Amino acid sequence: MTSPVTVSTHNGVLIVSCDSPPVNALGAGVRAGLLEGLTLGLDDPGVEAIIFACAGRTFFAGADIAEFGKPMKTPSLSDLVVCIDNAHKPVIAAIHGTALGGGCELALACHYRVATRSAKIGLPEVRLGLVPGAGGTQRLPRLVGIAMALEMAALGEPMSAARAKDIGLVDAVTADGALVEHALGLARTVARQRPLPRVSEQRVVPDPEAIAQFRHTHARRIAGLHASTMAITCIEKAAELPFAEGLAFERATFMRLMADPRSAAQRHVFFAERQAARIDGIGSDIAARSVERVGIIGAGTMGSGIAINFLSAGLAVTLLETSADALKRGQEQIANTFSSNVAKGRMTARQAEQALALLDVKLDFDALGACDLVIEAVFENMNIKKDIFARLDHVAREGAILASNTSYLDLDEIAATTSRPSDVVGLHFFSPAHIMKLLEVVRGNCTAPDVLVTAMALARRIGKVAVVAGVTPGFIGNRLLRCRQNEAMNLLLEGATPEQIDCVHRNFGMPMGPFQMTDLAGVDIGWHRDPARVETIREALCAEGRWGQKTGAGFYDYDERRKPHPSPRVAEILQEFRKKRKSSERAISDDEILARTLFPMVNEGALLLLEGKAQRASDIDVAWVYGYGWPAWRGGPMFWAREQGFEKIAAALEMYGFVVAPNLRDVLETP
Ligand code: 3H9
Repeated sequence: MTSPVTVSTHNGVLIVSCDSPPVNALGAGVRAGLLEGLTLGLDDPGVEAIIFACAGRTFFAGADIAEFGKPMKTPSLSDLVVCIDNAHKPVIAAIHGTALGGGCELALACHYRVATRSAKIGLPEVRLGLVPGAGGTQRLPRLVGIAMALEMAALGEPMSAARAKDIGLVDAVTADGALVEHALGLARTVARQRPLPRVSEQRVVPDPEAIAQFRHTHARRIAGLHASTMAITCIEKAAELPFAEGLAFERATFMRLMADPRSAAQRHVFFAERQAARIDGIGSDIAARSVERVGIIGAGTMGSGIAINFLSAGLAVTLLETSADALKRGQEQIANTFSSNVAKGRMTARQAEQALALLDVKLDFDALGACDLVIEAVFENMNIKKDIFARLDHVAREGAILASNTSYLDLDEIAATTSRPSDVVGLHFFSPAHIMKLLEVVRGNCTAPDVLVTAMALARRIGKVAVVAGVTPGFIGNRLLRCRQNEAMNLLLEGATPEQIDCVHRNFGMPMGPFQMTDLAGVDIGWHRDPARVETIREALCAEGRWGQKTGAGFYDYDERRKPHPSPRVAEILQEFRKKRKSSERAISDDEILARTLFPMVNEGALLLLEGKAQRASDIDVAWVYGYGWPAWRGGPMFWAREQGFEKIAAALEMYGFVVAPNLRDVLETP
């Protein structure tokens, strides 16, 4: 087999170049090739300096994640990195694209680092439930200080080359096309300079205050994220221990986390997310349609949120409303979000200005004729949606994609009101639409392959994680949600409280429980609006104006700071219902709550697969991780269910009166 690594000599400088698509991951073959190249350069008296560079779209994007959990092949990345550090000739990293994880660690072991202006550098291992394992937590604080090292290694966010230059992580930033030339120039300048600047030999300046401050500032974000906590500890050790001992501590932590099921779950999510982008039955020969102007019908919270996504990604938006007031409110919401992003340092004032300049607001439906994609984001009512699509059919240009943001309704029925159902697709954004990562792309019976391909490509362009769903009430995410919510309600009738159920879900790792979520979304969603008709607990709450956070009361009472408190009135309502239903109140265990609310979701997931409404079990995981806050370290409902095992789940489902999906065993046990 030919090596992905090649070498070439340029006037006494050896370039060791890797070409291992797609992202130059540091798999066994690459590591062996790099070590061989390095050794060749060190042994050749004609070579004065060595450059590590990569072909293709990026510098090394990290260790090869697909190798994790399998027996490690030599040379290990840690060994390779130590050899680079110890080299007696200058070694330079020439970085373009993304130097992530092991790629960043390899660069840190080099004596010099040059990066292109568009490069990004980072240690994202915590997102895989790991800490850096090739010296990242020990070299980084030596090079850039503890505060910056914490930001990079414990939060896992990559930084731009410009920032990396500012903090001393890279020595020089070059134009994108001039990287190798610049690295060669640097190599010649430093060829004879000694001693070599080895990061490992630098002293860490202890900074316990920075560590305490970091823990305090990011307490919420890192709560429950074991890997982030461990990354902080590793950085603490960098200040306390000699380099070699710190390295050994980091390595032992890395190996321990690698064997931890939480990391296995996060690695599953990583690959599941990428797998979700593939559409069954559609080959790579199908080209996407061109989309540069997006029309959005409805400037409410959803429509405005959707608009922010496209504007931020540099697409022109025509925002349509029926009244000038509603249009003005939407426009203000968009402008306020951009201002707040600028204030929080998420974008520059110039970027916000450029994004806003792409917004066009209209009251005239005909304006949608200029759009390549139109997304309807109005009230969830079939008749209104059908009316809009019938009108759109007359106005939209030929080949334009017509999308509905419906979260429950039958997309095929909506599409049937047009003369071009093959151009219709569902684009289900989650609220708040400019923040939530999930986009359900709903494939109607007639949706054309290139429309789907376009929708998936657009999702990527606006930074969403897309999952393809078939037409079924609630698609993937909300169909599972409904199972959970129904059972949570039943548990209330049997004696559980909203506080208890929510607490069990939070302890499981969800950001909020079922009733907190209902209060946030609005208890009145889908309510018939007749206070005299009270058959369910939800209707009883709605009849009393307990519509959730927005009215200061729902399943909880809210104080002026929107802090929830157990509600005596809700307790009374529950008692009344229990009496009416003659259901005897009993103590319900936390285990029963979990089993009854989560196992039916898993069962529903299996049914979705059976009906062909979800392409694969891992898509369901992606939907729940990115749309509903299922903790990534539990891998998503279907991954988690495999760990629980079919027998346990099936027995519990039967015990609680559910019909076990006929394919559940297959779904949970087939590798
Ligand atoms: C690490 O380094 C540990 C060390 O500290 C210690 C070791 C001892 N490995 O995302 P894309 C695949 S942990 C294997 O669609 P993009 C990916 O699955 C690692 N495969 O592209 C996909 O395959 P497919 C730390 C990888 O342009 C294809 O490449 N590093 C890896 O949107 C394209 O990926 C990270 O966590 C990998 N490391 O984004 C970085 N990376 O086409 C993880 C990608 O078959 N990677 N693949 O579906 C990323 O963040 C993004 O992939 C990247 C490119 C930003 C690089």
